[in-house]
Amino acid sequence: MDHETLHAYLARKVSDADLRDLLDQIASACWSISSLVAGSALQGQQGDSGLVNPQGEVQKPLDLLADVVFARSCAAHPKVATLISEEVEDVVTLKDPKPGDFVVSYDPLDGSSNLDVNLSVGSIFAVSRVSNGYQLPTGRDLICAGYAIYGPSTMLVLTVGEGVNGFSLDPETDTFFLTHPEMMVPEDTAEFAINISRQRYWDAAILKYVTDCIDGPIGPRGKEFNMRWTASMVAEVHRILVRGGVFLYPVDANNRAQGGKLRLLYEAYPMALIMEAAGAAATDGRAPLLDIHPVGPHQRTSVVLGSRAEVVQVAAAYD
Ligand code: P6P
Repeated sequence: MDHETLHAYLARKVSDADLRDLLDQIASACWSISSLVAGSALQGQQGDSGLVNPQGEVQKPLDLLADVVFARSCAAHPKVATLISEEVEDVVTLKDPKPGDFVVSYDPLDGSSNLDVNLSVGSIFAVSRVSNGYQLPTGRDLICAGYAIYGPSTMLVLTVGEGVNGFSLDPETDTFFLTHPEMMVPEDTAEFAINISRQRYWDAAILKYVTDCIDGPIGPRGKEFNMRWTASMVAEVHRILVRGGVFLYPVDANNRAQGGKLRLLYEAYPMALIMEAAGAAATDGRAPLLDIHPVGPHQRTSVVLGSRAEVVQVAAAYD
């Protein structure tokens, strides 16, 4: 079956040559990271690095390697002015930012605690342009967002504003091919994803929403629900894009002081842009994530995203 290459897709859909080149750079970073992930056990790159990231989380060797690969690929583009990485405390300024230059926010290897147990991990990124007088990009500034998922197959899933398209990597040729055109999230679902071990910390609204799902046909929802939790946001979002579902990582009594678990600029924002472009929703439980104004590069937030009808149900539980 003939599939369009990512390069051909970008030539057809992205008129800005600088953005096309940047996305080609990001795609090559992702296939490099894909081979690093695949070879991690063989290369002795498992276990912990003994270092911690700005969030105080233990860094895996591949967190650091993936960050170098991603940063180098972006820095090779003459119009990338600023990098914001989960693995680096400070915002990295590569050049004097000029209006129109790019800002890339990224998590080079999300879900890396799954690496040593051979479960899917991924890279997440969002691209915006430097506006006058550089501040942090806001959700509505984003011009493109995407993720790579390193699973049974490596895929790059991308939105450049309208629609979401998935490209599968052919490892023989290191080429991404369009295999999942115009991905849309089903409006309804019967599958929720949350770390249920945190139940004792939840707000009443989250407890009500999840309890109602678990009560199934005899409860107020009147139907069976299934639960999934992979501890890898990229894998959860990809599953939701393919078959629907809702993902919740709310602020709770245990993480409220930090503002939650997931980071706004390079986890919540890119996934929210993808969800909205795929006809789904992404909120902090009540309001759209893309409308939140960032105050810091590593700011955290509640995240509720996926099938629109379920995101609305969660917001109703808060009311
Ligand atoms: P928990 C991975 O560390 C991550 O940032 C997301 O990819 C994932 O959804 C979440 O944290 C998993 O959190 O509490 O289950 O370890």
